[in-house]
Parts: sequence; structure tokens; C-alpha cells
Amino acid sequence: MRAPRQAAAFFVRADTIAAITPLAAGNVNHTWLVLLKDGSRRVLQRLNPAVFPDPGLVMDNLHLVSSHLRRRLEDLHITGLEVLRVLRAENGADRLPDADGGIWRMVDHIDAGGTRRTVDNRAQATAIGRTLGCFHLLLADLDPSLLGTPLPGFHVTPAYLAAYDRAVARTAAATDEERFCAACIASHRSLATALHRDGSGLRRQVIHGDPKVANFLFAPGCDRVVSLIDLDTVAPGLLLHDLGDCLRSCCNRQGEDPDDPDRTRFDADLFSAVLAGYAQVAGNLPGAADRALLPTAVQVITFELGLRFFTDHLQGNRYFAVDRPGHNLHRALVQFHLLRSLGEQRRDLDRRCRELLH
Ligand code: GN1
Ligand code: MG
Repeated sequence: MRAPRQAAAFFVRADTIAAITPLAAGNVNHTWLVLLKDGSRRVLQRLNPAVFPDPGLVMDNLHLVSSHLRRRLEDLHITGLEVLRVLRAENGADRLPDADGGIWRMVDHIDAGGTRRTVDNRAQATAIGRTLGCFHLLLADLDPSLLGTPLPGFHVTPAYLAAYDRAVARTAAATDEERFCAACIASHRSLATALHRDGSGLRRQVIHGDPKVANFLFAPGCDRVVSLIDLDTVAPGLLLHDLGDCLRSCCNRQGEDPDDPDRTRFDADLFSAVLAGYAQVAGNLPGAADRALLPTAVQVITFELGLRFFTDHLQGNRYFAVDRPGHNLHRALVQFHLLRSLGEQRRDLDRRCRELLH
């Protein structure tokens, strides 16, 4: 793997670079902030080849979706939302391959925005809901068959469950925390197929694939969203995958890596706030089948992410980057406590959903 400075120098002249610092961004790719001598900023990323088998396809999807979004924003005269812009080297290339199959790319830094790890209030939750609604609405007319599949098996919950079954057969749960995760999986197995029934009537279109809180950029000091970033997982999928994931993330006030996983709760008021924002913008995009299964979808995606973290823990942390031993187990515990809290509030969430989406 190249050094970041060498990769950055492929996209911008080496003598224009002032500093390169790591950005604590995602769980799978590496990201750096590149400061240029003229004061402007760029974002340098290396796509992890162990996760994305065909990074070129990720780039093609990114171009297709970002240009569609820009065109639609212009057509509809929507202002205030920025779309990620891929930068090209002097020779026109948008990617620099590494020998191991990974690729480097550079994107514009959206100066108007900063990330948050958690949602702190209803206004932020509503702003996120509105932005996701807008994103879905803008992509509703993009032919999904034009996009490749960046991550085979992504959001195929039964396949994650099968992978867990294989992993646990080799490395059985040994500690109390591992046994808690295994028991939680055993009692929620039926969730794996809840969104995977043929002829379900659920809406399919191009979706974001990873609309967690940290991927919404907020204007500094206020509760306005300026961009939805991280378009590596854009692909054909269910509207409910995005809604489920966004709600899973937004309604967990402690975030995905708190000190005390046992205290993780699903916040029903934030659920209403996200849905209210979404309904304002994209109210009639979800059909009757989507609306009926929405609270289930939040449970499915929470279960799925818990499974993914726990399986990765059992397999020796091959997929998600970890900071410390037990990190993926800790992350899995958070999702399973969230799942328990969701189950306890299920009837209330159904009622809120019926009131807000109709
Ligand atoms: C990963 O890499 P990042 O942080 O954008 C993962 C998502 C998970 C998320 C949980 C490609 O996203 O599916 O929901 O972690 N992305 C991939 O934080 O697997
Ligand atoms: Mg991501």
C-alpha cells in the first residue's frame, strides 16, 4: 500500500500540499484530510479491497448517482444540499489502483458541514429525515439496473445469519457477553426473513445503503443538514433498508460505541421526529406494504448489524476495523440492547408510524 502523501500527489501537485492528517471516519475505508497551501481542503480515501471486491464498480456507481442527484436538484430548484464531487488528476484519472486491488480517490471537502456521531435533539432528527426523504425522491426515477452491486450479499439478512451459524459452529460463545449475543440471535432468528419474502410489494429503488447519523453533514452550530455523504454503498435495494438503518442509528442517543452498552435504548420521540421529516418530503414514496413493515425493518437492520459485528468478532475481526480487543463484541452488544429496547416499544412504534405515514 502506498503512503497517503504519495497517493495525494497523484491527484494534486506535491508542492501544493501543506498537511495530511487521518480523519476518523468509517469502519471499513481509510480517510485523510488533505490541506493545501492555498487553504483549501480535499478528502483522500482508500477503498478497502477486503470489503469492496470491485472498487471500480463503486466509483462508477458514485459517478452515476452523484450526477443524477445534481441534475435533479437543479431541475427541482432545490438549494442548500451539496453532492459529493469526485476530483480528477491532471491526466483525467479519478482513481489510483494499489497492487492489492484497493484504490485511492480524492473528493472535495464540503466546507459547509461537519459530522456528528449522535443525534441530540428532535430538530436534528427531523433534518435527517427530510434529507433522506429528499435523497430517495431524487433517486426515485433512476433506473436501478444501471447500477452494479458494490457489495454482494449486503443487506441479505438470511446470508448474514448463515455466516454466523458457520462461525459459531467453529468458535462457540464462551463469555457471558458472547452468550448474551448468542441468546439474542437465537430469539430473533425469524427477523432474518421478514423483509425477504417474494411478492412482498415493498418498494425497490436506488438507495444509499448506509444512512447512519455520521453520514449526514450538518452546518456548524445549527441543525441544518447540508449533505448526505459516503456513497460507496449506493445500489438497488429496499426503501426499508435505508429507513430501517437511518432510524436504528438516529434513535440510539448513546451512539454505536458508548462506554456502557447495557444502557442503550431506542428513543421513540426521535423515531417520530425522523419520520415526520421524511414524510414532509417523501410522504407517498413508501407504499402500504412499506408502511406496515417499517418498525419491523428497524428491528431487522438492528439485528443484522448486531449479527455482522458479532460474526466478525467470532472470526477474528476481518471486516470492521477495530481499535482494541473485543471492540466488535462491544459494538454487537450495543445493537442487541437496542434490539431489546425496540421489542419492548413495538406497539407504540406501530402507532406512531400509522399516525405519521399515511
Ligand atoms: C460500516 O464504513 P462505514 O462506517 O461507513 C458498514 C455499514 C454499517 C456501519 C455501522 C460497507 O459503515 O454497513 O452500518 O459500518 N459499511 C459497510 O457503523 O459494510
Ligand atoms: Mg459507509
